[in-house]
Amino acid sequence: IADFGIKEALEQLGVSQTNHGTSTGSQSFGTGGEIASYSPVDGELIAKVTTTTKEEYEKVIDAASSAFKTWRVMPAPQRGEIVRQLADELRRLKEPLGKLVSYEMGKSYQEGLGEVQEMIDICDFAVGLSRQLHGLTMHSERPGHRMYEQYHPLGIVGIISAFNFPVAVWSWNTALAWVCGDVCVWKPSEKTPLTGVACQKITAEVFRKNNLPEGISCLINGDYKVGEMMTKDKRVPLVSATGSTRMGKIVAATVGERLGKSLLELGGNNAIIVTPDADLKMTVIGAVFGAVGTAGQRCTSTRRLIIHESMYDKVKNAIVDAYKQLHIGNPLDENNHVGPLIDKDAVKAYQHALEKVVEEGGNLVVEGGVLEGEGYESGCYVKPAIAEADNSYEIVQHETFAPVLYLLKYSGDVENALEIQNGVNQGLSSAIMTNNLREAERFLSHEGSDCGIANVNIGTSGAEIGGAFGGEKDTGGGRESGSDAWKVYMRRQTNTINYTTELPLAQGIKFDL
Ligand code: UN1
Repeated sequence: IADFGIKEALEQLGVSQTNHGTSTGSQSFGTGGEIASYSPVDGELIAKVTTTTKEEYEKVIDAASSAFKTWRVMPAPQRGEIVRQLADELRRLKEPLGKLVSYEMGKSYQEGLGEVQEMIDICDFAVGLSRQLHGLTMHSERPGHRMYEQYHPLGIVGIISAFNFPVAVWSWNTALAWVCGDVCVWKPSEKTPLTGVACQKITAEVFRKNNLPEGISCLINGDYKVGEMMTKDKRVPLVSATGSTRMGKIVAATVGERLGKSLLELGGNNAIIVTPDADLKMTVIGAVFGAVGTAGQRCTSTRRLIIHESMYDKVKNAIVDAYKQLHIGNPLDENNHVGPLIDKDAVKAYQHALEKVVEEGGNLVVEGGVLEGEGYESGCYVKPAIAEADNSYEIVQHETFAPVLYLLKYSGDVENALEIQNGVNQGLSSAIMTNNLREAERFLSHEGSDCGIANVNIGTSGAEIGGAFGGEKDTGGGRESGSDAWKVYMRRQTNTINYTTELPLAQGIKFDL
């Protein structure tokens, strides 16, 4: 691993073997038990990070609450200027941070760099947004009255993120929340705590240089119990959570209990519909990257291919052939396409899916299996697998966070494919491969895909930050990132001003005294 410059990357990022996992900016604390971060790349211990105690959490919330008072009155474009400086720092540190993401999470170095690029892009987006937090003006029904609406900062935004995009998802939330005038408390995944510490150090330095108070950017670490401190806490008006549907339901219920807001970004079960008019080459690239990229650990990963019967054998053979070209191994080595899964539990879930699909009657056309031997010592490397299956199988209905692709067949019209595509509980991403305008428009229409993301002649993964990101049904309904997703980070206020000397009532009500 030394050859891949990990040591230098950790040095450039200023993270060490043991790190305080609780921080309000430049102040950090570390009295809670430690989480050890092991790399799935080589099984080595990267570093330890302390977890957050209840007392430390209280200090964080105190710092965040008091920082909010300063931050919320700073003009939004000035907050945007701070986010611009953060983007500069991310540009400067793109390579070491991308490398740490790759080493701690296991995605390819190219994808690690891509993830940092998403952070830079959302910061740039947020800078422009800082001058565009627009409300509407309305015409009042009363003479001499004016009505308008404005958006005010909410307060403390709690962010619970997942291991698979350990840094980008945080930045989608935080860059927008900051220009909106909120302060953030982030709990990264326990599986990737070190990237969290690295980002906290980068942001703390930007805030310090600008003489801004402690508490605008805070970090906490630990398991679900630490997350629960936020979900139960009335002082945290919005909790943004990314992860499993199971976790999301608990977060929604806990935050809902106190009538807080939650923004949920949960599981997907994404499909590509391959029609008789599909371009075969584009289909193969889109499907293979979608299924094996990030070792199938994106919430947008392609899990199902719904192929028209007239194309079925052709598409199946082309994809099976493409799988033969895949190199599996150290993700820092740019010759490899597929890195490891995050840990051995993920390997077990992968093995379970393969057993289950066969048990239910499926047919493995690319067998899969766990890799052993030189270069695979961490025990987390698996071969991407493909199974012919039916949409009704329990395992096909379930999101397995691994490179397992199900081939499903449809006949007749695109409506039949849509029924299969929509016939799962999740509703994140979807795609159709077609050159037929009628099919494409049908797929995008109100009787088409029921997902938050619907693509034509593009795969299911790799969304750009400019659009709103999220999905329906068990995916949780939240929208992050571009478009008007910023509105969830603010509270809306309707204002009516009377500039006359009369007090006419709305709806023409007469009330004479
Ligand atoms: C996720 O997997 O949680 O669309 C986020 C994509 C990436 C983000 C995925 N831009 O695949």
